[in-house]
Amino acid sequence: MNSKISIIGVPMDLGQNRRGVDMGPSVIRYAGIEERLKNLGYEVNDRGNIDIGRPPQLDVKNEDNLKDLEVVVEANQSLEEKVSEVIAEGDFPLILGGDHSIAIGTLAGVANKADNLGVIWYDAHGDLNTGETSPSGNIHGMPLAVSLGIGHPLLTEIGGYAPKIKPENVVIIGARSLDEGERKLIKEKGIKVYTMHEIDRMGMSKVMEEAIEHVSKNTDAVHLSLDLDALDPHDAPGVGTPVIGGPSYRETHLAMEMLAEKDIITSAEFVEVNPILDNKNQTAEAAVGLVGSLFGEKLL
Ligand code: 4U7
Ligand code: MN
Ligand code: MN
Ligand code: MN
Repeated sequence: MNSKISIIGVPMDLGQNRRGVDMGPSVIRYAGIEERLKNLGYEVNDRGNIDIGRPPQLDVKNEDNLKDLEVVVEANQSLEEKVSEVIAEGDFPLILGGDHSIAIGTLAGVANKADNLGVIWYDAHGDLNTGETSPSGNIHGMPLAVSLGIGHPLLTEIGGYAPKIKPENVVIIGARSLDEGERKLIKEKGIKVYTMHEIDRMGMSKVMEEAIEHVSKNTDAVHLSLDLDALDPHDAPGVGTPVIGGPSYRETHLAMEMLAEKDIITSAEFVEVNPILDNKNQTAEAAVGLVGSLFGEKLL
């Protein structure tokens, strides 16, 4: 693992309707992320937050069924630049959300520097909608599609190139809420998905073995995009779109430990923590615990 980590906060809440997720970076910092990483021997550089503009009226859908498109585009452009800068300086980019629409900018920055980027999308959702298929118009339900080059050109062309990733280098883990258009896209593109059914059947350990094999086969870098709503709401209540029946904190912890063991992750983001909906910062603390195991923390 890279010994230098740069933290970038992205206080974005315009990719969805529930206010509060913009405080995600603050509460994850408050839960002690920097100290946790320093205690593991890393050099940590917290680069502060990306500036997010505010539209005069929130949640306004354009004619393409995309809410607050311009501001989401602008913020992701700034994020792309910041992530590229961090990578150019040789640091590991660790991005704190904010809602999941920020994965568009993260992946634009990360994929720029890799020939073939692998992606682990740990989420209750597929985030494979477009304006045409989205039931909500919320851009946080679209970043994986956008990164595959599918969606509005203002989004897919962030960073000046598209697509960022290839479908065969992606694996989705923890899915249990997929819309019709997302299911269709998964089949069409042959995207590897471990739904809750496979996790129940095979166990997290086997799922991770296979997933790691899949994303590292033909890639030279691997990004982890972890949406806290992947976890069961019992363990991560502070999220805007909870779905019952997810992997526990322990199972997710194991997933992070297995990633650390194989040492394949070269960038990561932890998104969707909403302190307004949380129970005494439990979800931010879970995020920090998971970051710890991703970066090699051991019990003994
Ligand atoms: B998240 C949803 F319809 N699919 O598109 C949508 F169920 O980043 C939810 O994973 C998207 O939290 C959730 O609005 C996006 C809905
Ligand atoms: Mn989700
Ligand atoms: Mn998501
Ligand atoms: Mn969510």
